[in-house]
Amino acid sequence: MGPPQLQRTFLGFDLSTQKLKAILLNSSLTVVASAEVKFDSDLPEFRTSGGVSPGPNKHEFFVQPVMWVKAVDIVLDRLVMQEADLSTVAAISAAGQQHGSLYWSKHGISALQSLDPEKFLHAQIDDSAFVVNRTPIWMDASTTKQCLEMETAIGGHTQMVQLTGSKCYERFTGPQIRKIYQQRTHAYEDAQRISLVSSFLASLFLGSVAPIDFSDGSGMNLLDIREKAWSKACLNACAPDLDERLGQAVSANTVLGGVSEYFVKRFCFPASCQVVACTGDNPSALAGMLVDNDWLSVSLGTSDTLMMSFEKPPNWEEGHVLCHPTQTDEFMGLLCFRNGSLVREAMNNVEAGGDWVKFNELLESTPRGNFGNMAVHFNDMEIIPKAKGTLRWNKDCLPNSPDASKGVIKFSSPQIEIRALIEGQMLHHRAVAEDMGFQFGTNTKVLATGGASINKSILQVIADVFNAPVHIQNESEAALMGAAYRASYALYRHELDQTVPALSYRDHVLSLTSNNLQLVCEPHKDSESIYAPMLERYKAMAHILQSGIL
Ligand code: XUL
Repeated sequence: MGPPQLQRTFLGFDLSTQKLKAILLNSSLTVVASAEVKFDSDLPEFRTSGGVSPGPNKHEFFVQPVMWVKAVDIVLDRLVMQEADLSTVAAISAAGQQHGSLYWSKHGISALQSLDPEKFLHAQIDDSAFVVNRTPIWMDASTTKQCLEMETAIGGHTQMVQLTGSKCYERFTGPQIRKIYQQRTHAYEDAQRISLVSSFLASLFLGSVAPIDFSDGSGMNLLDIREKAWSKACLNACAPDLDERLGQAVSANTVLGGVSEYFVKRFCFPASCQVVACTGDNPSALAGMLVDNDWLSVSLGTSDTLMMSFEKPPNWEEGHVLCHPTQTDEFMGLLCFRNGSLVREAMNNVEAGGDWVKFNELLESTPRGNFGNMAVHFNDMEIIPKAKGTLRWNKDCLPNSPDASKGVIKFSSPQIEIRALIEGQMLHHRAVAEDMGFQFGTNTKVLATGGASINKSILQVIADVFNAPVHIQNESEAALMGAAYRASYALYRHELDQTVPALSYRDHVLSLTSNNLQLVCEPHKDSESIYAPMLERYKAMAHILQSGIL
């Protein structure tokens, strides 16, 4: 027998680049305990920087998987030290950084199945559990050759987009697996199974290799996102006998089975505790936000990221379409932009001496539309559109005027520079989202997350440029919360009498807890009349920068 309904808890993990974090939620989905392990400082023996190590060759980045195993040992001990009662855990799930791949040895799989509760996990799932003990992670960009080979083999990049939701990207798992197959053929042949970071965590808890879920599987260039099955053409283009190494993919709502006896004996988990399929950190963040299809989530971080849901998969030439983590028939879009916070910080340093209060005062001292002054700052090569450079236009610059590609050298004041940057960034984000098929309308709402989402002056520009109210959420760990919420939802579905219609994921979670959304900024009435024409001017400016690099 498991714990009584009211005392049941749900355990979620997020294995991100820099740390492993765990959270325990009670039956009304509020936090009762949490713990974390930071890789650089808590596990210095692995000598990581920011949780990763550079590889021997250019653009290579890796992690020793044993570091993650050790982090699981420690994070559970830390939860217990906080007096978290793990005998109440009814279900577990996790989010993992996307794209990384782990290659299980025969020995590793049998170690997983016969864990001794007297010993640490890392003493049993050690280097010998993997045939490749340097897991390539999402920061690795060393597979340009393999990307080209895979796309060519299946008939070009449009075909790849249509099948898998993304063209081939260096960090995606398919090209990474192909590189291992080509450069370490014996290791590939010895690999019994291949896990993603998310399904690897599920495997530890399950005590056997866990299936990959459709959403995280969409970050591999191997899954047919419409059929929700591995694409034979992509598998063949990647490496031989790959389907048996990947196993069958499953929905992220799947209950995979009971927790391994190891955790029952060592940490007092109930034998009835269920392991739910784990997924990627971005899909899990979307699940954690508890918003519907009218919402656009804008994460303002090192890079700016947009996330949205779609009923039908759009065919994006750039960006990523993934199977939706909670609405099984739907899809999610993910757009990453390189020129985010770093560009804002550089501008702050130059124009406001690095003082954000001053930066905001200057931003607010200029009117919406900035007297017709606009700027596009792609300090680094932007991902969408592929363009680099800076272009400033004043009100007299027109797309066809002879000086359009030169623009003006500098604006007359710091406040104009600052507003031109922030408006330019948000016009860029809106233009790309619209081009990709996100329909801005009267119901559109924005959820701002990430570091710069505490900056109300920037959020007001987003509200005006997007002509939509902007909200924030008290909870900053959306991927982690998403993992625990999904554990609760999958168990609810699993236990439901099949004759009763199931609540949707969102309705289930919101029947227990709130999504803590807080309205922070509303668009001004004149926003659309100001920014609609500016959007067209922005497109012309971006086009000029784009043609400059062709
Ligand atoms: C998404 C991506 C990163 C990782 C890191 O495509 O590469 O966001 O998931 O967490």
